[in-house]
Amino acid sequence: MNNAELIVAMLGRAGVRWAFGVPSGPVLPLIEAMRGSQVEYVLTGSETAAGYMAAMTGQLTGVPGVCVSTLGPGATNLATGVGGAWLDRAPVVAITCNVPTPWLRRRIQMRIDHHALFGPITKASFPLRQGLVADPLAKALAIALDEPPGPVHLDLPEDVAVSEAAEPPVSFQPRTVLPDCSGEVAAQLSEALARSRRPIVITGLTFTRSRLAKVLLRFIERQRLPFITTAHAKGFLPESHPNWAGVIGRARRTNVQRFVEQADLIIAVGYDPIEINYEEWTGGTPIFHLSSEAAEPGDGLRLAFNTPLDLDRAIARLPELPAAANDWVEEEWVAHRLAFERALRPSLTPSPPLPSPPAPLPTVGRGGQSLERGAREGAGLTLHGVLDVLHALLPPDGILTYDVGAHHHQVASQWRTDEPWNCLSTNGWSSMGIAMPAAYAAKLVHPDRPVVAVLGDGCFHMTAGELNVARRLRLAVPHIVLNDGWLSLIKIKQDRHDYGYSGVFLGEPPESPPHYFGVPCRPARDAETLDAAIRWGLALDGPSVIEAFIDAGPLSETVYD
Ligand SMILES: Cc1ncc(C[n+]2csc(CCOP(=O)(O)OP(=O)(O)O)c2C)c(N)n1
Ligand SMILES: [Mg+2]
Repeated sequence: MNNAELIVAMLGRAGVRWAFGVPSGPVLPLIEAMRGSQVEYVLTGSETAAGYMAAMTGQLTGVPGVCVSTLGPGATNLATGVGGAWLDRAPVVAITCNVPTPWLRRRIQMRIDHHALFGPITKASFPLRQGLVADPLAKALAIALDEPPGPVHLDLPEDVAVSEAAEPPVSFQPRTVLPDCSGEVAAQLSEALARSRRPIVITGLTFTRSRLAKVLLRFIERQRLPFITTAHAKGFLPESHPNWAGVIGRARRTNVQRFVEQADLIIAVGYDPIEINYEEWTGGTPIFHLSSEAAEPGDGLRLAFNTPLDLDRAIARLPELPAAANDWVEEEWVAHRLAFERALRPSLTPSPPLPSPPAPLPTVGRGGQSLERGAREGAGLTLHGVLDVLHALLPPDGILTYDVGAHHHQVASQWRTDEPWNCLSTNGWSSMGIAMPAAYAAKLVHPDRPVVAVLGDGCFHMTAGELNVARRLRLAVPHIVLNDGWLSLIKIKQDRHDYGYSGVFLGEPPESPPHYFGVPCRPARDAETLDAAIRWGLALDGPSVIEAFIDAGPLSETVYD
């Protein structure tokens, strides 16, 4: 057994099923070791997507996801994906395959210092050396899963990969032991609840790793508390629940913010400020921060409780707390939810007549409205309309992945789910290009469930090459591309700053082609054709692209409102 085979054997034992990446010479020993093993090497379009797929398989399975790259440019591409695992808290082992050990310090083609590259975006970065392979790998698997989970980097020189293994495979032990502060929490929270007139619960990214969602819900119901979530925590408590009051900091943020401002106590359960800083929405309201990590103190923040702890042990005690009276009125929650739903769906006002001919230049000032012509030709479809049509067609066990842009804000606020892990995106790393690899990872993990990716046209332009992965693996994922012709989120930011439009126009959306790289494509310009196209995509046994030509106008009422 050589060291590459040792690594693959240990990954297989840990439950790893895929390693994602793009090969070159130094990667070949690992790929060879994976042939016929239980770890399948999956070729991706770019190493960045490999990192995202590793992160998503890691989150969905609880087993570290694995991605593998070559040196230099392979490693720098991979770093963007690994950054996602770092800030979205996904367990990942990222392996860079390097030149032979004697060349490691030389100035040669493609070589850079991988440890310097990955150091700031991983929990640890270990070199693998002859006789020092099994131990660092076992550590890497354990560290990746430690709370909070994240990526660990390993550098594998080619001579080490092909050398006879000097160690037997080593099992890794999960190591996280966090303080049990449940008694302290129970006592202090009871007091805080007794004093509070309008306490509210918020759940966030750390809560996605709790196993006690139902227990938390019992506490919420007993105390009669409204709850809100971040984008990552969507569905971990049911969004159809009468106490649900919205998603913080996304589309129609002002509706949710006004609701939160009535609260005099924020019980933050598994809130990770990586998603949205407390400063942005809590004002001076006291925060009872229950999480595995302490929140960083900030100007004006009132952290009433901020001791890192074992979250599930703390949650386990919450339903026993004596029910405290409060001033919330359920009818007001209903009114708030109705107003929120309505505000998320502004009506389409007819486009003003556009000057002709359209300005040919992509860089225009505020007067360059003519550039919106292409996007507006599809007037009739809006993003919120697309999401309503899709929501009606996707069964409750269906998985939605969505990308980064104005559409992220709208999806996070408008999509309703009662199930965990079926509304997937990034809200820590917030990188464009996540929806496609996330969808492919979800489909690999859950081949029997429908998976749909929703992404902006800018994100599609950035990641379109990954479609070939879906085609090759026959991953039945409909991709709904939102053709508005703009980087709308940034365009809206330019509006808010009163800047001119520059660097945000993608060009007039062209007619949809019959296929992209062999993946069939259909346009949709109204609700009926969209409905038919989604049904078509969901019935196929391979991937599809549905280009929804949307009018982005209403987004300026819902995003950064
Ligand atoms: C890798 C990366 N580059 C740039 C950004 C900044 N950014 C955030 S959203 C966005 C525009 C996305 O455009 P599109 O996919 O068309 O979505 P839309 O905003 O139109 O809904 C940009 C450039 C980012 N988040 N990630
Ligand atoms: Mg766009």
